[in-house]
Amino acid sequence: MPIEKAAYAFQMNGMPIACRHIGNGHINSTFKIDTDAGAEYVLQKINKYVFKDPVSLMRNAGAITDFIRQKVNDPRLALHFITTQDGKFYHEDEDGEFWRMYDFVGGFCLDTPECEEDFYQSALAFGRFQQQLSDFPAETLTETIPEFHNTVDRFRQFKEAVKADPEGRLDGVREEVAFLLAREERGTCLQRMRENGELPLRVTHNDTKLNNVLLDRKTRKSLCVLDLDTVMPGLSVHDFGDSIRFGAATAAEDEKDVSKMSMDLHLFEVYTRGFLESATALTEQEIKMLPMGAFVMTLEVATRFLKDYLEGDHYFKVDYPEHNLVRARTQIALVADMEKKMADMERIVAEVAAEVRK
Ligand code: GN1
Ligand code: MG
Repeated sequence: MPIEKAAYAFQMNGMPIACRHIGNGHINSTFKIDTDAGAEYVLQKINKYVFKDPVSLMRNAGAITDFIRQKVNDPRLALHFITTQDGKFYHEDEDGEFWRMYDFVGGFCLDTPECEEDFYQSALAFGRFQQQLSDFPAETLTETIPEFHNTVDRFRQFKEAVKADPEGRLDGVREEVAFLLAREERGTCLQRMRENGELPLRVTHNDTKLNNVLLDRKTRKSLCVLDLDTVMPGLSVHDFGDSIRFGAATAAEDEKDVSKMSMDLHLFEVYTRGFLESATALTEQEIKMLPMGAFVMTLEVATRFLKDYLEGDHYFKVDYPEHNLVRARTQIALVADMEKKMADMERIVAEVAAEVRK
């Protein structure tokens, strides 16, 4: 079996006795491996369609985790990758698939916060992550997905998919397409601010969903962040925004009843507090643009889901044919709700910043 075979490539303590699928990621496949010596590991197959250069990706992830490990006193606060029998951070199998392994430290991840403290903990974790990497040599990182949050480029790709309509699905989604295209100007404003130097480039995580945070099983405090595949130079407001998009939403990303989808302003405030407490280096301009970060990230992922639907679902894992369309629709509903709440979000950010930065 390829999964167990891949596991044997790594220097585990003991022999694998159990293997099960875990996690809800849309991109990589994740398994938990138990050994007869009582050791527990996470084994992941890296999606080669999405990540064209898995070797550089693992070099990034290894360097980042080594860097963070030197700054923390508890080993569980940084991921620890297990090396292969020949000393590498990754294993390439006979089929050309890439695998990696790290210690399973007994934490857990959530798709929705069970209480507001969970969400606050995730804000602390992502803010801390950015802070810990503030003196990391960004130029040594490979851009694992070039132009990942370049919304100008995302809109260009979206329009190409609309034009090509390779699966003949456009007729069923014209309303959604029109909604997104009508917001291109606003949706690309942060990218322009990055280009003209109004927002600084930082080492950011770029995929800051709640389920990418590991929480301690006993204390429920955040331990570290997972999914380091997209750590690259980027914008702090995007990291903030993607967390809001996913974690302050009142419905799941693939909820079929879009009337259930809105943004919870209280959770927005909770996250803002945690993020500003731990990401202390943010500039005034970055703080001011945090609400826009939430709007832009939600709009961006809506274009990505709809593009993938139009192109026949090659990027995001889907469970049924309309899955990406359902996801795009929830994100559109969320964008519409955020538009109504923009002034409230701005007020909350200003109030929390004034308190935290006193
Ligand atoms: C993907 O891998 P996962 O499920 O944490 C995607 C993110 C999207 C997200 C939408 C590398 O994240 O960019 O925002 O799905 N990751 C990549 O849920 O494309
Ligand atoms: Mg993930």
